[in-house]
Amino acid sequence: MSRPEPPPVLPEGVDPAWLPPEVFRPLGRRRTLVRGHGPLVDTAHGEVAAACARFGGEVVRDARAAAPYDLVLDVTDAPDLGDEGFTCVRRDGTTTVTAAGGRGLLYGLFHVVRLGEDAFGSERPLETHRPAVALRALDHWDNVAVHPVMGQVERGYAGGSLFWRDGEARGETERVRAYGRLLAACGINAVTVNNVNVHATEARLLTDRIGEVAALADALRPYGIRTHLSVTFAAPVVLGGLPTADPLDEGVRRWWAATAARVYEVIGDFGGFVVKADSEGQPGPFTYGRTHADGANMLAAALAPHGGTVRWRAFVYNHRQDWRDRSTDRARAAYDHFAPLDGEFAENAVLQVKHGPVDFQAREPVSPVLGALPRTRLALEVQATQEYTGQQRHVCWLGPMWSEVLRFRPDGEDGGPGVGDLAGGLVAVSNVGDDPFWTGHPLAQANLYTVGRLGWRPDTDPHDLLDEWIRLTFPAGASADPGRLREGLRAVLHGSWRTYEKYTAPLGVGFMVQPGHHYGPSVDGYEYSPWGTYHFADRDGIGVDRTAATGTGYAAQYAKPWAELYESVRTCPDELLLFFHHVPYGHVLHSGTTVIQHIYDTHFAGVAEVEEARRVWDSLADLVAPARHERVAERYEEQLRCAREWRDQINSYFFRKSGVPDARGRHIH
Ligand code: GCV
Repeated sequence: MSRPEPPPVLPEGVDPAWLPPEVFRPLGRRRTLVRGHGPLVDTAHGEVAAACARFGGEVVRDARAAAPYDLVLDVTDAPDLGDEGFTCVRRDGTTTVTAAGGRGLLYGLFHVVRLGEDAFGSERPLETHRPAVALRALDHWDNVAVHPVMGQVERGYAGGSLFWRDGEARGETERVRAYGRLLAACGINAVTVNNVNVHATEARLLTDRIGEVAALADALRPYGIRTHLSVTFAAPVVLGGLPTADPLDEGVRRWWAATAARVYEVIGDFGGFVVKADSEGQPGPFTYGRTHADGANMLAAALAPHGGTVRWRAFVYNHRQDWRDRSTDRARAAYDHFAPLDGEFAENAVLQVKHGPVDFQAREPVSPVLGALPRTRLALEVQATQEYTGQQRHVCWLGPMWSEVLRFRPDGEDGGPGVGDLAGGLVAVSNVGDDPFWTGHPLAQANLYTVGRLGWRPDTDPHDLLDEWIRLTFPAGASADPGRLREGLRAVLHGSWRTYEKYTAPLGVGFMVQPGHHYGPSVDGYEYSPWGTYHFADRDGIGVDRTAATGTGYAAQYAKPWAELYESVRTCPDELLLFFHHVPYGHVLHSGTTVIQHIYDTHFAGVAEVEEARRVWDSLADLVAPARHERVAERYEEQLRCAREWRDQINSYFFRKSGVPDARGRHIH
């Protein structure tokens, strides 16, 4: 029986983010016909019905008559649209969204919501929308039990987990449904519900606690979200009681096959496994002298009969390096491990690659792994949770960074496809928790929204997506001066990533953060540590020589045009100079200034930009709801304090090392 599935009721005090009721007004004032069957069509129907109940329109299901409707949402036989695509056209007073199935219809409905009144104005030519990237996932690094060091959510800056608390499932179905709804509205279609570091309690989600995962899958399914699970490679030993987890052992393979089959008995549309293996202490195939293709393929074989996928992370490196050892370069590790395995991975195995070669720094080159495995399915992993970009206490909108990565062409600027075409998956580490604003910092919602929408169109100008987020989150009708509000929001968000970059670690050198929690400056915090993240500053210069000629050889992992560009200090882009080269402080950048003067200038400028952003935010007090305004204002105080600390520590450190005074005579401590 077809009937509307009512949208979730948002728990008291929880922010509606980019789906405040007002954005449904244009839809809710009209006559709509919904045609088609299935649970996701019921969801779309429920959305329209709720909007009509609020704003006075009417919705009809499956009527035959074609007119007079303002909107027709129609599931029809349109195989070329795929499962998620849709068309939208406005002709003769009717807007028609056509899809081949419920998922596409739901995405089409949210497209109409984004268009607002424009969906119902003058005629609109037929537009076809299909997501460029098939898998658009959020990985939650949520622990079920509170971890003694990492807490409930590893690298989480938005409170506790939406899914788990103190070792138990929270069971807050409406909130999880509301989350799924927000994700569907920005185009995300998969969620991993637990941390890639799989501790003992979390491991059991795969077996005796799978029912708790099934409950989450039930809550997310009505919005087209498939549920994924991080699993430990050692599961056959720690859960199955087998003596080995060797991927080529028949008993181990049988155990995984049976375990996967049981998962599918309870979650028929289960997405698949995510695996962090042989990385930062997690178990993996190296223990058994096997390759990562052996490991991934064993899990792929277990999932294949059920249509599941294994996402295997390429984040494999030696985290117990001796800092004296100049021959080991962490940046090289993923390529060295995985490039030789190209062509060996199963059809349903996806290699999940961090966007840069090290670890989500504010500036890194694009990982060479993304261009090195043409016969392997790839997913790009970015970090929406702001571990290294201000931990959701700083405004740092990452759309431009992710867009640069997605547009990067591994074969060279003039040839070959971009990362956005090569990667079949875009995975963001989630920045969401149980905070009433979902993301801790209310403006960090823009990151979540942007990453979902980039998965649909990786070549979109991210600023257009930001405008979309602003229009939805702050609907014009709800503000006394929408123009001033929009300009203010743009002003504080547009350049915020570059501002962050300016007051933190310079010229791509990265990792000058405090060890452990990674917040705030500590120039030498990781300099003599085993983690492989060094800057090698001395009295004469700074940076890591990663050239093929005299350094670690990392630059040669790229295709020729990039390898040549990065290899030469003359052509290497300024913003990556210290990632690829060790240079004297007096080295003159393409910008015409010296490295040391650039450090001073950007650190002063970065703080000035935060001061200005805080001033702009203050000026919006009359246009933003008080709770939201206050939360952001508080965080600006902290951002400014922290930015000043960065400026003063970095500038003092390099002044003391180099002895070179600031050419503009500003005060350095
Ligand atoms: C989940 C970084 C983070 C870790 C994280 C790891 C990863 O090292 O600091 O918290 O672990 O990346 O991506 O696996």
